[in-house]
Amino acid sequence: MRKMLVTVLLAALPLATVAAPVTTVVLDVQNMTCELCPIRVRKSLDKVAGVADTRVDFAAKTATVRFDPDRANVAALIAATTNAGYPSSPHH
Ligand SMILES: [Cu+2]
Repeated sequence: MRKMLVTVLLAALPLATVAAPVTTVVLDVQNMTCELCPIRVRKSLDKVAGVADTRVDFAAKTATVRFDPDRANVAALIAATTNAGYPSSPHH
């Protein structure tokens, strides 16, 4: 009985590590007019708790954000860029 429990725990442990939840969203970002704008957008997103990484494409006017859905959400990401002067919306 005890041996079985240990086996189950050991089997579950690596899974829990791998399954750290990450969601990716692409936002259309307005008002990016020069090369400094993407940097400001990225900084505003990186400040949001739960954001793992942000990639801003100046040419495409998009921001691709990977975040932990338990700690952040799309509305918080949009609020962050909007407060920095760059309103955004989910890319379709
Ligand atoms: Cu600019």
